Amino acid sequence: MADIPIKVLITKLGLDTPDRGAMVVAHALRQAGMEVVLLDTFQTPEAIVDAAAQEDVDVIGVSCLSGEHLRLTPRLMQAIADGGLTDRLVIYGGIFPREDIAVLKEMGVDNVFMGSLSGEFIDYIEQNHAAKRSA
Ligand code: B12
Repeated sequence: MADIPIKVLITKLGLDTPDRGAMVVAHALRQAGMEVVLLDTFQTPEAIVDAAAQEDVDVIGVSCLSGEHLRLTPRLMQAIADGGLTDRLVIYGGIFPREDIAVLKEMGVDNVFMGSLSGEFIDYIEQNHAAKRSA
């Protein structure tokens, strides 16, 4: 039987327009053999969780460039908990102050990848998605 690919949801959160990074990341993940669900811009936390549940993704990846990440992330993490998806890896990327990385992790984000084209996030997903789902 063929291996089932890792499934990743890539999304923007709230009124966050710049979406090129999300597209680049989605392309890189597909090139690495993962299945990617790429949502349109302007998603609410609840819509993101609905899509993640319906698509049964292993990873929720959020691309943040609007500066609204600290305000909206608690709502997203609450929606993830309410939707019973706390066993999914949550990763963030985008452009925001480096000191926000620790704050996001305290809010429950598993890892944050900023401004580079390296495949660091691909390795991280490959190495961590299964452990989180079976935790
Ligand atoms: C193009 C651009 C726009 C375009 C976007 C067009 C589009 N459809 O994408 C437009 C004109 C719409 C725009 C609007 C705005 N922009 Co603008 N924009 C840029 C600009 C010049 C380039 C962004 C870009 O496309 N980069 C190329 C992509 C490939 O890179 P990236 O997004 O960083 O993604 C990479 C990584 O961050 C990471 N990554 C990104 N997402 C994810 C997700 C995951 C899961 C992972 C693992 C990794 C990851 O991997 C990607 C590949 O390496 C940047 C400045 C800059 N040089 O970065 C400013 C910038 C992003 N914009 C900025 C701002 C302030 C705005 C506005 C708020 C301006 C305004 N006042 O209206 C609005 C946004 C309004 C809103 N509500 O969102 C600021 C953001 C500051 C911040 N967040 O702290 C920046 C950084 C400019 C600046 N130096 O001040 N913008």
